[in-house]
Amino acid sequence: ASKPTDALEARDLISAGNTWEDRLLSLQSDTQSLRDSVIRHLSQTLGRDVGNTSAQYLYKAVALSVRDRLMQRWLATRQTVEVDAPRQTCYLSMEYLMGRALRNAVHNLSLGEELGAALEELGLTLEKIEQLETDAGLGNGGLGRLAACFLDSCASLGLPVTGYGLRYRYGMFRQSIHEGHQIEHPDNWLNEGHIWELERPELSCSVRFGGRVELLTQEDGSVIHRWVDTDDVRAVPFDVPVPGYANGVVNTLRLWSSTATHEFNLSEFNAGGYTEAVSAKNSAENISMVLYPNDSSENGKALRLRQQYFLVSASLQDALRIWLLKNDGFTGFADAYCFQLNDTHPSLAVAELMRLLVDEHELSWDDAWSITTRVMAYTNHTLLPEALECWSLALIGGLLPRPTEIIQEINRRFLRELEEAMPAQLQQHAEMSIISFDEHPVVRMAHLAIVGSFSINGVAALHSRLLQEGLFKNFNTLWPERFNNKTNGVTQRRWLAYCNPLLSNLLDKVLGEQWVSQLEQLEQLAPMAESDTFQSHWNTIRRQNKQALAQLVAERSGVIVSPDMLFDVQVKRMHEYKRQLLCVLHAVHVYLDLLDGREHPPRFVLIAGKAAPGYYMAKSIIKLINNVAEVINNDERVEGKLKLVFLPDYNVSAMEVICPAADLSEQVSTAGKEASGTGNMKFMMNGAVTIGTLDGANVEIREAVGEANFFLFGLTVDQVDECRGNYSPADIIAGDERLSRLFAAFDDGMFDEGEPGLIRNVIDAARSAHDSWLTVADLPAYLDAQMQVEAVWENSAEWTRMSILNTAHSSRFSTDRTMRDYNRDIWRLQPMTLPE
Ligand code: B1N
Repeated sequence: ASKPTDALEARDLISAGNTWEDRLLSLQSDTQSLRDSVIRHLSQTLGRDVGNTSAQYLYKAVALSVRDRLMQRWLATRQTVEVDAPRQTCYLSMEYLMGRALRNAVHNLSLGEELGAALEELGLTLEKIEQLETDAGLGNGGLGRLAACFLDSCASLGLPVTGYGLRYRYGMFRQSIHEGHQIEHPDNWLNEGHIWELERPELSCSVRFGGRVELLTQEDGSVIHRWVDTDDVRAVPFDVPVPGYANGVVNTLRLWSSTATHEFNLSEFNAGGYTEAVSAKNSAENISMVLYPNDSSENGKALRLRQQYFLVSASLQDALRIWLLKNDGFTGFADAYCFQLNDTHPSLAVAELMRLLVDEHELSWDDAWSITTRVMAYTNHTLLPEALECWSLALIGGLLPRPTEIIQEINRRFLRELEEAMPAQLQQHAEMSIISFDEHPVVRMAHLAIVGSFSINGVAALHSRLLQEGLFKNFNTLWPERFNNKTNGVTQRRWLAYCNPLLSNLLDKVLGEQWVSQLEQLEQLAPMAESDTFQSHWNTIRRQNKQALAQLVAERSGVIVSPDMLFDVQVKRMHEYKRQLLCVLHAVHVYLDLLDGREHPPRFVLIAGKAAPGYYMAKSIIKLINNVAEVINNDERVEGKLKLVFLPDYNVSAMEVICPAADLSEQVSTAGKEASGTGNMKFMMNGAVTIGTLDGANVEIREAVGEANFFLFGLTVDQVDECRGNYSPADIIAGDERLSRLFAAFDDGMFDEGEPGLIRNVIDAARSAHDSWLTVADLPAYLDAQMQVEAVWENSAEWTRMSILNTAHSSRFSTDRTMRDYNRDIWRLQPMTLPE
């Protein structure tokens, strides 16, 4: 009997005895086949002709040729993960800041030389072609980029880890500057199509929203809860390959896109509700439409909650589907899976896994809870109160009635457990409850994540300690074994090998090529730090990198800077706690000094970063920086001595040019506010010296490089706490001539162009006794530290030594180390070995 066409499998069409497997040998990667492949894709896949097509098609033809060479390995890896791996991790994250993929794939496949030669024969260069790729900017900042670095390291270590996220139609907004103000533009990143994704409609699933819960009494008297009358949304996965470094592994990043479950709701259509039916489709498609551009601040919008549930439900359904391909029930599931929650954004996973197991797979509550609490692990990324997610119980209850019931049941049982474990400590019970005891209760997402997870970690040693001693103190008393630290890292593939090819070549020569996968080998640079010849190689490279950044700055801002200047860089999201203001105030201080006839070594201050569109103060700081830059850069009296630039549209690709060229890395947050920081690590790895506070991973960076090679200043966490209450910035300003002069310049209106009120507002906030970020408290020490910077800078050999030592001691900030730590303590996965 013949099958219906939609049930036909490929095998049904192939005559017996034909061995396709033999023909699926991996594609040749020599120069000639790569060249032929580019031409074939251009003419046959894309239907274009070299003589008459846009450059974008050339990029696509090259990218397709590289992608072809990933496909076999990708398939083999998926099979290993789904069928052979005894255990795997699903990384759940609302953000992945991947940047460009082409050169990353080329390097990880070791195709660089052959592809370079192939392109040369075609009169092209990889450098030019790769510029045509738009960044995949599906994240805000550090948290999203961390997820991307994790994926690279997991693939490179052969760990069976699948990333799950959302395929936002619009990623992080693009930023332009108009009259000093930030303007946001939609990031239409899929406009020209995305070569790297593969749509997998056959793996789609359905996610429910709304409706109500019906109670049904069974014959045996038990009651089951049925979630009915829901508005369902279809989740379609798009897979993106994540190539490991020279190891044959290609892991998967699976991004969900939302569409309507039915093209049209027919009953409405027949009743004449055509437009209503179509708009229902639109509201479903809205879910994955846009990335919320808030870094470290909550926003509480219902659509964001829908996004979170959509990610969590689709990803868990997918994991259960894969499990059930080779298993009958859920015995053993908890030994085979781990779900790592990237902050609380996916913490509904705790409730959703319970719902799927209890309601859909008919497990008992206790069995389901035992599984859930053995597979969930939660990473916290912030202590900022404004970033701790709390959803109103009313909102979540209306949107997700059944998961909300489950949260309430989890909390009821948790409070009962507390009565046993911490009797009569009612205050603590109220503080720890997942649902607050307020008139308008909220669901504390961090508490849901903690109660449901076997592991809870912070992202730097200091941050993890503060979590345990402060924010999560009660939980740490109850469950100390759950808490641990996992210091962040960055992948040295993108953040050294690819973004700094000149330095990378030097390292290949002096260390051999293995340093890329064994970063500890960088330590061998330490003894070379004193050598004149090595120093001179080092400086030649750094000068070229600075030249490249100078060119980017000239293109984007029109300001000309010399590579002989001290490149002083602060790039990161705009936020008051990160204190970009300190950096500008120092620039103004130097400017006033120069006008007063004092000497300073020539310095180029570069600041870049996006502000959340609704964050008024952060946007005002951008305007202030641009106003100050305008005055300094147009004053002939300081020509060649000082430049200040706000570089628009900071993103992953910009950082790839910036971090190899920085001399001084600004990491100046108020102590206790920056959970870790990861830009600090990229700069260090590329030989920048840090000026910073004892905050986040700075503490560990200073420990690694040695205190003599780090410019430390500012209050410690304890001093910050003490300082509040009797803080008098006015007295500090009055007692320091430098500060008095600085603020007087602002009061004189020196930088007021355009928006005097707005500039005054920023300055007044900084000198208010209520300034939470204690900018003025740290300013004198910061100016002192900058003087030390200048003193060392003027001794070039001394500076170069410090620079080399920073790279030499940066290996512990590799995400390879971070992933080994996660794997040892939390995931316990066996590395896969695949043919290279
Ligand atoms: O996560 C990074 C850390 O290195 C940074 O110090 C930390 O600030 C950053 C809500 C966040 N924490 N919280 C967020 C992002 C988006 C959002 O909607 C919060 N980002 C961080 C990596 O650990």
